[in-house]
Amino acid sequence: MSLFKIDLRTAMVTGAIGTSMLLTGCGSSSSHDNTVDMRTYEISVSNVTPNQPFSPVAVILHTPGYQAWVDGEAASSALEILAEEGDNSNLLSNAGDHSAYLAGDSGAGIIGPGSSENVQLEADVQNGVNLSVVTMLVNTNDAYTGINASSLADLASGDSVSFRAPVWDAGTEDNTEAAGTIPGPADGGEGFNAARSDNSDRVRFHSGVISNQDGLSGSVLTADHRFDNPAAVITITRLN
Ligand SMILES: [Ca+2]
Ligand SMILES: [Ca+2]
Repeated sequence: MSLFKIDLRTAMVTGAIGTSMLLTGCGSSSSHDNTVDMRTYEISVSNVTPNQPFSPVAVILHTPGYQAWVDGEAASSALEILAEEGDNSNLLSNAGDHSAYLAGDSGAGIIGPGSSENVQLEADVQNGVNLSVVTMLVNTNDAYTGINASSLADLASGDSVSFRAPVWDAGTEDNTEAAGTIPGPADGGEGFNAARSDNSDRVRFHSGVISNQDGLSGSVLTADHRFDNPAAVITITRLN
């Protein structure tokens, strides 16, 4: 993905003068008039959990038509892999192949509790612009947080908007919290397993981890691995 990002930014530099001229003149035009409307967004992802490092974030700009997940429906295989072992490459690759895709990137690495990371993306938003962000809480079986197809179309240049992201259960692995099943530092166990051991097999809000201090025998987690919502605060600033 990094090579792709460099290519995009090179294109932006060469097109910068034309972009600002077009932006000046497009205030009353429709969003489907084939007028190039390049915008740059800075997406800041802050981890506000006590002890749940985030896997490298997947950050995707897209038009309406793509969703990283659907509440109550089965997770895609790409989301299953991200939610179970923190690998965002399949999700980003699949998004990149989608007709609604505008731009995307991976975060540089793990975002620890109390830390944040900024990712910048540039895209032509003439047909609309939504943002999806996905990252795993790595000391869980298959919990993730993020936002799903949130519209940025009305965000004015220089303005920011923040989302408080809850925790989702991918519904692809039982929340046993058992030794050998959690890939994060609390366990060092298995990441992705193609089996769907959660019989519901549907995405839903996460009911929380229990931990061995709250009575789940066999859990490798302790009370500090518990979380409240939100798990992440995601702030988007439109830079131009
Ligand atoms: Ca689960
Ligand atoms: Ca699985």
